Amino acid sequence: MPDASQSLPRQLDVVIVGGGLAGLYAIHRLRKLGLRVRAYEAGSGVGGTWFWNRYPGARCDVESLEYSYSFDEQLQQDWKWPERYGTQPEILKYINHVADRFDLRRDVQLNTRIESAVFDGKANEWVVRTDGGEEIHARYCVMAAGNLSTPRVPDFKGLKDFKGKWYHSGLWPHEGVDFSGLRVGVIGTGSSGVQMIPIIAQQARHLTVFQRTANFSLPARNTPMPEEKERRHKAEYPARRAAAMETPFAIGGHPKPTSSALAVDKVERDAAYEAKWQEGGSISYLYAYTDLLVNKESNDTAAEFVRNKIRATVKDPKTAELLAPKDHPIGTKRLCLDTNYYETYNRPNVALVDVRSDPIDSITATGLQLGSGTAFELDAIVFATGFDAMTGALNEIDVRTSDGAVLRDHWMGGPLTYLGLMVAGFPNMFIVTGPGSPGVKTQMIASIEQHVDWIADAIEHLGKHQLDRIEPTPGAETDWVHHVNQVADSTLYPLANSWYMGANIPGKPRVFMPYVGGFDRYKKHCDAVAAQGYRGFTLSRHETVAA
Ligand code: N01
Repeated sequence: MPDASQSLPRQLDVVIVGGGLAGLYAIHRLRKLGLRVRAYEAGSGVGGTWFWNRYPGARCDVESLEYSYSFDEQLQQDWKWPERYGTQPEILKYINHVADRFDLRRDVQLNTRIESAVFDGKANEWVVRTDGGEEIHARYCVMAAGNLSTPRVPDFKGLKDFKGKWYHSGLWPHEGVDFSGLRVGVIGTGSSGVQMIPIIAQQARHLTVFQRTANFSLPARNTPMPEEKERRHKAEYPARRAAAMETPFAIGGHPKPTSSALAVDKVERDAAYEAKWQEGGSISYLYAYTDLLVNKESNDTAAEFVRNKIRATVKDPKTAELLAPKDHPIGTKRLCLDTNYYETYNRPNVALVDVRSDPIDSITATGLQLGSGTAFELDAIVFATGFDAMTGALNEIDVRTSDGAVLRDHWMGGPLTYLGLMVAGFPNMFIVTGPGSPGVKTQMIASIEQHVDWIADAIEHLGKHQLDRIEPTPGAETDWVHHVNQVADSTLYPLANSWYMGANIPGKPRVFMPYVGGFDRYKKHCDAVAAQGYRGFTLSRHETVAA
């Protein structure tokens, strides 16, 4: 790390917070405009999510031929994905390849956490400080700090007294963990828990899973990449990418549904669900009918089909019933994809404990204790308890302006953004896949590319017109937040206590954060806003204003 105390502030055009998929693409795209850019990354390597989440079984739930950058045709032709779904090591290898191939590393500073970002209205620039005391001045600031990048360990009393080792899925040791011969407890059954539980069960002497909310999970049906499938996909890559942009999830290859689940009889419906179940994948399943995410009665049919699969798979009826989700419509919490998740509960060394009826009271020196007093002896505890999603990373940074605006205060009642891209009162600060954007409900890399392209175009537009400041009007921000909520309220999403709602963090405002109107609609809307001279934004020339 440079000796910051000795050096002059670094002057940039754009400072980027984060060196994951978003930060790296931002470097590439903004450099093309001739701008001086630099990304600051807390990790000791690039990759963001895929750098940190190294837990056993970590794998993407979007197919690898879709979950990749589209900005360079030769890159997508050259890269060979070995499996239908990319593993964490494979995706991290890919990201490192991209960093080398496009010479991005020289503009990434690793092992550096951004502590504050202050907009100096007079100088019309962001002044950003690192944990090493370095100061960076830049006209624009791009927050590419991730949505699921602030790991959350619940405040159980007694954790510091635990004599065994404990881990969080999102902060996994790089050297890996050997659970052989150990009594392990996993807390949490979201996407991370569902992926790691089958693998840990194979290693551990005994595994106890502490479940608060049963989650729907579908078989991933991962396979080695079929050569013919890869060949066909690559032959049509640009057209396939373009088609994906026309879908709500920015994921291609799934024909649009045409009828309501209630328009057909049960026999036909179950046959359709069975075909999707056999095919594997979550989008495919939710795309069985037009109304699974908007009509509770339709959703019930898809949910009951999965509950029956769980009952048919798990031999102990009591365990099966506990695993069968009943408190939220299917798809309203992130639908998990698994390999042998439910089958794992048939192993003699695995037990499921319901911590909704009997919540965890404390961690003890030798394990864990429930409210009823029931105690479990454990050698290791794994927290698959999720993240302070969507707002956590930005709220960890002290973001403010010289006018006295403080982002944490502005967002006190829930995050406010215009298009998920900018915040009123915080000029020249862009967010990639932030709250109010569809990012987390899409193939994330598609959203990253769309956002960064939009940001780059906006910066280019300002330069061309001798302007140097952009910020949303408060009215545009209010209208967008209202629209995001209205769209969410027209779906079943708000019926679940999910991280989309901030429900997993005690005290966090309950506001539905992602835009669920679909990537296709969102992209068209962003394009129209730009084409109409950045409707809802105020563009200005600071020097003139100052004069
Ligand atoms: O986290 P989660 P995650 N006591 O928040 C439980 C992406 N992702 O890391 O539901 C007991 O989903 C909590 O219970 P409840 C994906 O977008 C993708 O698994 O709040 N339990 C829940 O079961 C995903 O949605 C991939 O009642 C407690 C679990 O911990 C997102 O990341 C893989 C508790 C947390 O689930 C987050 O997934 C992994 C407590 N005090 C992640 N506190 C793929 O692409 C929390 N829990 C495959």
